Amino acid sequence: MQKIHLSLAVLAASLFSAVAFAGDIQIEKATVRATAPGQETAMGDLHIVSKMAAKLVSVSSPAAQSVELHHMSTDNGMMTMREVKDIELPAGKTVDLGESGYHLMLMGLKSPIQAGKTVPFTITVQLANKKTVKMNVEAQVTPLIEIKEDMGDHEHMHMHHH
Ligand SMILES: [Cu+2]
Repeated sequence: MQKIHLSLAVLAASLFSAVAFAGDIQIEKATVRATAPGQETAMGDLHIVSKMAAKLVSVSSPAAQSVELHHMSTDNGMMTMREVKDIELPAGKTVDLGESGYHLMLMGLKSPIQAGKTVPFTITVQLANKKTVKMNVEAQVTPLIEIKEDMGDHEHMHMHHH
């Protein structure tokens, strides 16, 4: 059964690009922000829902050396971010990473992320019953121009926290 679910996830990803299903987990609205040449990190976002309580435990992409899970918060007007081990997925509740203060952080980009392209991700979720589910999703790249200022801040914050 597991194998069938995985190939369905790949098929769904290629047909609808930003939507993937694996059993009772659904991922949609996966996005990555475009980057400027020379930029080594990029931010990603997605919506994910699991029927069973679960945790998003890891993400990888051939576009980056690693993908970290980050949480951003504001302390006394200062934006800070830190890497988290996992992200809780309450049963049946759609978790919008961005809205919850999380994002995916692509580290060590192999080449710039270009608007209009897609970036493949492998998302690993651990269910409450300890079963692990891997899913593939194609994230849509959103243009750099809209978020240029944010990117600058983000880079700045990274310099602080590394
Ligand atoms: Cu980050």
